[in-house]
Amino acid sequence: MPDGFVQSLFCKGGFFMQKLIITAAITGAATVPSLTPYLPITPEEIANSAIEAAQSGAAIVHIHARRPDDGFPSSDPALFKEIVQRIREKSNVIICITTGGSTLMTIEERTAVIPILRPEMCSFNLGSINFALHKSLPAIQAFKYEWEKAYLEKSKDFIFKNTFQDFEHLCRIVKETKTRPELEIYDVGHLYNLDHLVCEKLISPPFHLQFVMGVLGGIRGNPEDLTFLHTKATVLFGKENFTWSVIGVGASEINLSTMAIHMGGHVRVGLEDNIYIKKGVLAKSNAELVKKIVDLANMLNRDIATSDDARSILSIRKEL
Ligand code: KMH
Ligand code: ZN
Repeated sequence: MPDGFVQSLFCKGGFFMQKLIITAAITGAATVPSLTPYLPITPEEIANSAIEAAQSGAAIVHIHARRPDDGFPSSDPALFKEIVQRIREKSNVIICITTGGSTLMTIEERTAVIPILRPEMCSFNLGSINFALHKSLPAIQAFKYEWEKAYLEKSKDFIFKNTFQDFEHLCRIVKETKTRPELEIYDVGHLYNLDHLVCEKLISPPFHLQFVMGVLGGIRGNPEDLTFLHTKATVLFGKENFTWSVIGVGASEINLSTMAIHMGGHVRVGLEDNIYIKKGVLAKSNAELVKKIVDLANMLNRDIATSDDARSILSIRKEL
């Protein structure tokens, strides 16, 4: 084998690669319970699934809450509190709480839990987009709960609202609570929104960007779209000023993850974003999806970050 080949395989062409941070998005709000029997619903199920994902290699768990009796997305801080307490009893994993909530919540409802629980991380959605879920409808033969059909149908006429006023609200919260924002970028304009917030001195680097690809209404999950977002972020902010991760919503999850592992980015997988472990086969758990990423990372010679590694890579403050 020629020397150069070994060099590029093991040294990644001579540049240093951070350990890979895997985030597991445990339940979300876009996946409805009828799509998969493996979706965690109650606080106990969500917490157990998060703990299992962490044991399998996830450094971060991204958390939404659902009404325990019918799985409807909830912003009730008491549910989040129970989930967080249950996770904390057994795991040191970084907890990233959603502020995206669900399509039907106001920004106040979506963010109420952050000053109460002061998590290490929270999501921060950087732009308004169409967020259509109706393409899931044909996959469902029988609905488990009454709300699900209308929830998916109505998303056709729904705008996921994240205005500049909302950004200011969230900037205040993350500043006050010192919560590390995970900046959700669904399209290229969202990078320019972030740039505007930097110019207004509302937020400052280093940033942790999450490229959310494959939502119907946002950028697609094509390889050139990922390299484009990454290049654009590098031009705008400078490569030393941000870390990044990718979410491939739906079928692109594993393919985009593989690209990110190779490119030096980080990865989010989980039943919030994708319910299949491979074509036509449902993932039985979040842990199963995380393990697939660990296997891929091993094949590509990328080490996996522990939660403490991730705390240091992402400059997360100590838990309060
Ligand atoms: N559901 C994902 C496509 C959030 O929770 O703030 C994006 C997300 C947003 O996870
Ligand atoms: Zn989410």
